Amino acid sequence: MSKIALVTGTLGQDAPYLAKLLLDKGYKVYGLVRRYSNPNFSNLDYVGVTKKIDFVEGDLSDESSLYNIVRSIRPDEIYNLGAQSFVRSSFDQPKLTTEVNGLAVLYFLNAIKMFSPTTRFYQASTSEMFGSSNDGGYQDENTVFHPRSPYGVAKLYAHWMGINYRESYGLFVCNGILFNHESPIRGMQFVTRKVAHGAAQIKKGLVDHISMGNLDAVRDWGFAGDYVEAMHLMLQQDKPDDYVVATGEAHTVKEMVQVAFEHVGISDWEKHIKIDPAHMRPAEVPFLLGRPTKAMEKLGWKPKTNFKTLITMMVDAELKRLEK
Ligand code: GDR
Repeated sequence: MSKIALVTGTLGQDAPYLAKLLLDKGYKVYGLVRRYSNPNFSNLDYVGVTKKIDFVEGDLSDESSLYNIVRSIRPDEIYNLGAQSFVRSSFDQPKLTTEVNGLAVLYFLNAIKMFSPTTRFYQASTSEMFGSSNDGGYQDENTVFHPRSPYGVAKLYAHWMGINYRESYGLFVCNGILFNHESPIRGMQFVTRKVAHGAAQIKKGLVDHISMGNLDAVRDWGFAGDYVEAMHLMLQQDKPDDYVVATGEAHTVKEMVQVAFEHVGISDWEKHIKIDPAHMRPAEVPFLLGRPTKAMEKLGWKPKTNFKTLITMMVDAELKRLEK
């Protein structure tokens, strides 16, 4: 019999890639979708899975909807990818971010405990939980957490609640501590997509600059399509555990901008960037570099897409979209 998976964050970036992987493995995939007047299926369309998913209506901030869904579907695996995922917005909407990113996980864990205790649960934890903390120049599973945004604090609550339900009730809960992961279907606000889109538009003469924030921030950027493999592997292990998923390679935002612009043949990229304080954060995370040794050794996972390939792939996708 085929396994059943429930995925949240269905219309976002990661769920389409994960859904494709699960469908290819023969899973039946349910996707949680909020009630919208006009839902946007473009990311699912891009990956080619829209018609292969069963959509279920519910909301991460509505406890009873999650209870009903878990009780009626009783999935083998739940992948909780849904979130208010833009760190900058979490400073303006801290309560909403806490409810969606933090409390929803408690609702799911209670639903599993009460109605479907064999369900395996994947929680999308994040490198934002490390915040300003790094141990000798990198972060791994042993690094102390010091989140720097309401987003990071809410995610840390969810992370520890998962560990608590694992230890208290024996639930199969895994936290994937994913570093930044990008793709051509990344949300437009995130820095890689914003730059890829901007570089393509500037190349085509449609705009002449991009407004940006802190160019000195350092990030470990990988490809979302590679990272969903790690999510799936975590839930296939004998025992639940937490894993850092990263490339182990870090670059500044400035380097990323340079790669994107050079790819469209623009070497004087500085002329096309304007710094706007509106894009700065009240508290910044200056440096994230993951050490994914545990995921590599225990899960047999490794990233396949390097930084330059990722950024140029995203720029090419933007050029193609503009040509259409
Ligand atoms: P991040 O991603 O906050 O790391 O969280 P984002 O792409 O938004 O920012 C990365 C870094 O770039 C700097 N930056 C800018 N960022 C944006 N968005 N726009 C700008 O104009 C800009 N200029 C500079 C930021 O200050 C930051 O340092 C992402 C999200 O996907 C989270 O949900 C996820 O948990 C983490 O990655 C891992």
